[in-house]
Amino acid sequence: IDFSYAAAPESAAIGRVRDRYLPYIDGEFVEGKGADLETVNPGTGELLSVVSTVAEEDLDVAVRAARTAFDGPWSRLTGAQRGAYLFRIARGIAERSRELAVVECLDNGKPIKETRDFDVPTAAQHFFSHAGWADKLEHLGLGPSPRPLGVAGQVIPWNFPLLMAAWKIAPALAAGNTVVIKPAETTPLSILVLAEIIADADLPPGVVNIVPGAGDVGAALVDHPGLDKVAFTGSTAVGRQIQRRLAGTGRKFTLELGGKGANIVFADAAQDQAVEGVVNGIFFNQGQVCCAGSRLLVQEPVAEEFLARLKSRVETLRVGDPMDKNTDVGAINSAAQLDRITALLEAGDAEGAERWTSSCPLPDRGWYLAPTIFEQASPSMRVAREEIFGPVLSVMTFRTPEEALAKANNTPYGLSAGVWTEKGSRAMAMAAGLRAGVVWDNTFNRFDPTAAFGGYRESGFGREGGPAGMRAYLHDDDEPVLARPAST
Ligand code: TXE
Repeated sequence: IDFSYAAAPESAAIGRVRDRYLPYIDGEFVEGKGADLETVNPGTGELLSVVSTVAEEDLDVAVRAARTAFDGPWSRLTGAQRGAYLFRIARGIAERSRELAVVECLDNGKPIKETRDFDVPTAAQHFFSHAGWADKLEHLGLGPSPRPLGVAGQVIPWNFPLLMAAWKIAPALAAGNTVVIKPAETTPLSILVLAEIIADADLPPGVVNIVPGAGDVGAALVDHPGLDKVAFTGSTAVGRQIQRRLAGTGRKFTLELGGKGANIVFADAAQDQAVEGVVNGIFFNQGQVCCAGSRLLVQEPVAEEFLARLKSRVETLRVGDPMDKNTDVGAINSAAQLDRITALLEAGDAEGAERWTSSCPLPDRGWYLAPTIFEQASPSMRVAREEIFGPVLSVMTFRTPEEALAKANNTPYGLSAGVWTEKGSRAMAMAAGLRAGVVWDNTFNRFDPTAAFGGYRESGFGREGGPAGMRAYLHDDDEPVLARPAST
């Protein structure tokens, strides 16, 4: 099946953002009892739409609906029947991919090129791939018929709104769970279009409930006693709070938090290819990527030449209107995020890092930042240690593979890393020594629904994608043992 944008029907509704969006609870679009939320187009700073949000009483209704669906119709289906629903959702995303690409671009600020060629088709592929798991759970090594956990409460961030929804919803449903999911407050629209696709796929009411709201709604959802599982993607600070709050509840949870990935370029690497990988690693999605390659470690003999090539490549990146098909770097998602990035840029200056900024012109409205490189970052600087979550690269050099490993691992995070070398044995040795959940070899930001994604240490725990991601939504014990009278 071709999920690419080019394959979407020409006649499909081209993104028209509606004036108002509603929560999706128990199979209906309903007014929430929370205050309305305004969502803004980061590309212009203008109001985009208004979303009705939920209050705690709506959460009760949503969790109850998810429980009723879990105990009732959803649990009576065979795996193959559940898989058929997921296939339908994948097809629905493909059919509405033009509309979704536009909505995501306007609500998030990422370039249309990316929503069109990455976010939307990858979300469809995720449902497609997980549809295939639904009738093959016995191959996960959890016993002959693994059991779903029940009702999953899921909280997602704003950097990949539709894709994070797919990462959370697809494995949960394939494993036989039902979900209540909260989008981020700045990017609720694409998941509410997904709600329409789910409704059109005729899923039984209550299997998927979408509850827009801010952090307080996320906290109330995570605390809800009706949940069997919590899955969170977001900041390390909130992840820590959630971990504390769930301690002792006996509830399963997975956390996918921040990162400070190292992109390690050896002297023997194909230099032009490595430049492209480093650019993709930090400027894709304006660097608002948990697994971004935000630290460049380059081997000393080639460092000067590599940096020169890198800078001239970065000069060619077009920053601007996310809806322009030629835009490479779009808008930062919110004013608050731009402020956080700017504060860290100032910290870099204060600590004596040498700041280089691309000379591209920026639009005079909306939230933009020119691609930035800190050329002489030392490992103790905040720009080398903290997640900036913006188009900002910190550069360090190394002499030996051992030094590269020590510098790359010198972080409390452990989500991603990239290794650029023509020598296979060196790539394997580095992968073994890097304390990161994902290591890319001569590539970066490659995502596949069949591969596990997740972190070590302060990047969280648990995996999403592939068999490991499926196991996170199933009981990990074997079948219950039936007590029988001993045979005589
Ligand atoms: O994250 P939050 P923010 C990092 C990145 C960024 C920083 C702050 O460094 O600069 O975090 O971003 C919901 N209980 N990442 O403030 O607050 C919130 O409504 C339950 C990395 O936007 O963690 C949203 O839906 N939920 C990250 C989601 O959590 C709560 C992606 C994420 O928001 C909550 C995002 C609470 N107490 C930010 N408070 C990644 N790993 O990719 C907020 N939320």
